[in-house]
Amino acid sequence: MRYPLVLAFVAVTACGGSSSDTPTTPTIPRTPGTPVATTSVSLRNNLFDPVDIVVVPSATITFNNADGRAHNVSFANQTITSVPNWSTGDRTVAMPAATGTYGYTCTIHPGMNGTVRVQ
Ligand SMILES: [Cu+2]
Repeated sequence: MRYPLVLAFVAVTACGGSSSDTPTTPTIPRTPGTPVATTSVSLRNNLFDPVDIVVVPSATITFNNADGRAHNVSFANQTITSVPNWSTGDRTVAMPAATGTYGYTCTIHPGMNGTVRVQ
């Protein structure tokens, strides 16, 4: 059964800090190289895919929950409207005009997090 292995894998990475975007010793394979230029993020297998994206200022990002179980998208930056729990389909998030790297997480699943770089 694959699920417990994934949970253990995610738990190991949950202690790496929250806001830094400069991982020192990555313990989970992340999207290689630079963030992916896209406004679409899938939620599957308790992960955001791609995990790191880059968008233009004020972009609208679409999060597609393909897992059929509840997730949320909770940004640390309170100026961004987070998405409460939902179980299937799309939700959108408007990014700020200010450039920067904005981290977010699913508060249900430790280690399920990602970043949006606005530039
Ligand atoms: Cu989740």
